[in-house]
Amino acid sequence: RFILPGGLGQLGQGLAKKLRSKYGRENVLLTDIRIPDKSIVKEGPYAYADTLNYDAIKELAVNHRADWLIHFSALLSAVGEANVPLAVKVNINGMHNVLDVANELGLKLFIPSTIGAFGTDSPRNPTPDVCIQRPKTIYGVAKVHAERMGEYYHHRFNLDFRCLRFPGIISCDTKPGGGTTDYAVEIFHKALSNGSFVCNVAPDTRLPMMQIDDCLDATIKFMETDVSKLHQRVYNINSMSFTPEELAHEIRKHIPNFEITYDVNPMLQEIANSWPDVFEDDNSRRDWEWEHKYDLSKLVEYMLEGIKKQMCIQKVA
Ligand code: VAH
Repeated sequence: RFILPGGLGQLGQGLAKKLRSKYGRENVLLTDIRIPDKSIVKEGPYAYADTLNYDAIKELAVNHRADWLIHFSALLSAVGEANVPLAVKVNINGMHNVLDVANELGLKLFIPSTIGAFGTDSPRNPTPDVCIQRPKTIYGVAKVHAERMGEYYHHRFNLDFRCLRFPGIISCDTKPGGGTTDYAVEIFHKALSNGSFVCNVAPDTRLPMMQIDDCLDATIKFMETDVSKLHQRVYNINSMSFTPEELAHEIRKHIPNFEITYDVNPMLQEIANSWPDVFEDDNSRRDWEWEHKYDLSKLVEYMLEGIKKQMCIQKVA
């Protein structure tokens, strides 16, 4: 039985769907602090839960008889830089609450980390699992803290803590929540709606990216992996890296007249310039047989087809 704090975000909704089809609708509880769409509530149980309230998380975990806590609550990179005090509360204090509830109740705990957990001092091409991590965003600093705290609780209290570092995640049916990689989702909507896109990062900005099903299927596979196979608790996973120019070139194979122009956002560019160019995930592929299915061309097909379907539904609705 699973509880997903911060589950209304880009990843939580998708993971809930997959977990519900595999483990049963009633065994997956989505929680967040926002009012969910009717469509969300139709799909399965939802409850209000603020990760800043330790007792509320603990009460929910007991009442739901949870086995797993999957902690998605976090302000992403760009949103966090615009509100550091709130990011410290949510991304650090909130994470501590979830970590302590999991430890006290003997639950398993998954916390996602990110390419944003690295900085300009880290090797950038490729970036391995273990190397210098001195990120320059509160989002990245909080994720490094979550990684180290989870590893410590595993070492000291034998907490079954697991963490995957995700690239920028690209999905057509859930919106990203204010990150540096969000351009790589918006570009598809704009390509289909008006044939052009103004990109807020520079044309040669290379970043690791991943299609959402690869991300979510990896998460479930990793959570189901027998602990004897895990030689570490924090792993990179990777599928592709691309620049806005390369993405635009691939989109033009489907929309020949698609035009991209640039209006670089200095804050986003500074964040993107500090992140890995290419992610190395050999340990995931060795220890728990991770493998991706989507490369850049399959990603573009998936996104254009998925958004076209949504546009048709909206027209009919
Ligand atoms: C962000 N999409 O841009 C998130 C993610 C890899 C980046 O963590 O902040």
